[in-house]
Amino acid sequence: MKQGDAVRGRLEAHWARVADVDMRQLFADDPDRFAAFSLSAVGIFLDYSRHRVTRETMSLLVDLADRSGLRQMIDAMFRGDKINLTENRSVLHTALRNRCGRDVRVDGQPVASLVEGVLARMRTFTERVRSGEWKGFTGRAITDVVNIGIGGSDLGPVMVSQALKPWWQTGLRAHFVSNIDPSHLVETLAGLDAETTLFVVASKTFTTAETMMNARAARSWLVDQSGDDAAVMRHFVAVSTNTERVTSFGIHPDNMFGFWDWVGGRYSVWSAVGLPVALMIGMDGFEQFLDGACAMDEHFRLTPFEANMPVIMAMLGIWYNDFWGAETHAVLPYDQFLARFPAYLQQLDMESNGKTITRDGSQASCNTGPVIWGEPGTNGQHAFYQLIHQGSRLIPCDFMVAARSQRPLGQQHDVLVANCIAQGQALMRGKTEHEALQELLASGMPEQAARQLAPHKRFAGNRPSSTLLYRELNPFTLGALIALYEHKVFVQGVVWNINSFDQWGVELGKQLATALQPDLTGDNRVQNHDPSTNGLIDTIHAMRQEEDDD
Ligand code: G6Q
Repeated sequence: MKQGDAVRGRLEAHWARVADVDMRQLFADDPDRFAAFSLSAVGIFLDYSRHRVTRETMSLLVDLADRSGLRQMIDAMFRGDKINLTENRSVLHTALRNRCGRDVRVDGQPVASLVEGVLARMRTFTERVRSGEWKGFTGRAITDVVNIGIGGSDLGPVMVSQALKPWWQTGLRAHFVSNIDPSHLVETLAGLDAETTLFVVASKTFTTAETMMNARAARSWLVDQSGDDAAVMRHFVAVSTNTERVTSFGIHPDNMFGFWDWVGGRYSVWSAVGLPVALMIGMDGFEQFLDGACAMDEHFRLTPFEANMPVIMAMLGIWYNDFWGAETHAVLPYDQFLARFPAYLQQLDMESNGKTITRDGSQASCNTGPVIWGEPGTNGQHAFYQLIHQGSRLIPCDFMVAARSQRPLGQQHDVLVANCIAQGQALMRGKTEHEALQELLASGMPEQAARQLAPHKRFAGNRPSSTLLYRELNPFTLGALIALYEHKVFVQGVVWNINSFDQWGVELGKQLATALQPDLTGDNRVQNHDPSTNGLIDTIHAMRQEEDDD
């Protein structure tokens, strides 16, 4: 029997006792509930009082974390042990933001000087670009930065750059091209001037098909516009672990910013993959971003589990996933600057924990990573919140909002905050049919009509949500917020005993696409695949033929 099994049994028994408890009752019974079920760390305030948990639930969940070996795994990760078993790699994104001098080693070698070396080069380079000292092929300063990368080499830089737009240098713009769909690159280049555009080709491996095709196309565009191959040197830099391939692409190693195999793609925004962010907000701002993450790392490492924000958020997720059968988790930032945060978290969480094989190679005994989804509020309220409030599924939600707006306008920010807080309130409180009926009668509706309508206006309530508050969305807070979710995902992976740091599940589709591509380029009828694949390819050929015949 595994160490956590006994406590899982206790949690199941506890679940049966509390499953019918109403949160309204929990608040009524415990005047200190808000204080007891909330905490602050690194400028982030978490209210988790609106959950279907009691003090006993939380203590059992913390016990489960404990018995899952979480303490040992935290120490192993921060120390640089090769906890990414299937790739035999250390997992050291925390070393990229180790601002307090912990001794971190890989294969006995300290990593701090490597990290500092790249940060120093990033500083020199970003200052040259931002000051206008770095010139394009006609001697003009850079005005537009285009990051070409995908997955972990895109989602982080996009999300963070957009979130920190108020810190962008005036006169400098950022663009991101990821999709192999040619529209992405073509549309982006259409608005740009080659003389003042800098391309950052970001790829850990420098072999990723999408990134390499887009980078080669961008390179041809630049050479066409400049009429000179030598222009590439002034307009292309690379972020990669693969010097050989960067060099053979035609980018000089002086214009390459390295990172290491112990940085996973989806954990890489803290490395040179954050170069577009550093270009836009400056290296001081980028270092504040690292500082925020480091402060959250220290909170995570050193705080007892019962007061540890990532652990609490993770174990609440375990509670709903493992014991309530929740399938999804909504992330709902009331912050337009965090518009891409849910998409970023989708990769972080679903690529990390969307697995069914455990670290010891056996089948996981329960569902693992939930489906993560969301959109910024208040937009989502006018779209999918209906299902969260009155649908048949239990969907735990994370709401988040800043106390202060970066772009104040009249009373609008207060309205935003009011909506954020009210949504959690509505989910928790609900509205009984009786309350709905009384409201309808009070509005003057005839009784029969009111009785017919009241069931539709009933909200079951008792639906769980967390609310995260921060003073303002600045580089430090954003760093802390991302690190908070990284550690939440890590804790859940430990409790499910899965390796959160590989991603074998993305391989098969890539392999098959490579095999299919020649069949799409030709126009022969295809017979070498399954009937559906053959049929789809033939239909594409037929559609192209129709166009040609028009
Ligand atoms: C992230 C994944 C994946 C990766 C991309 C891009 O953890 O590994 O999203 O980041 O496939 O890979 P390259 O950076 O090697 O181009």
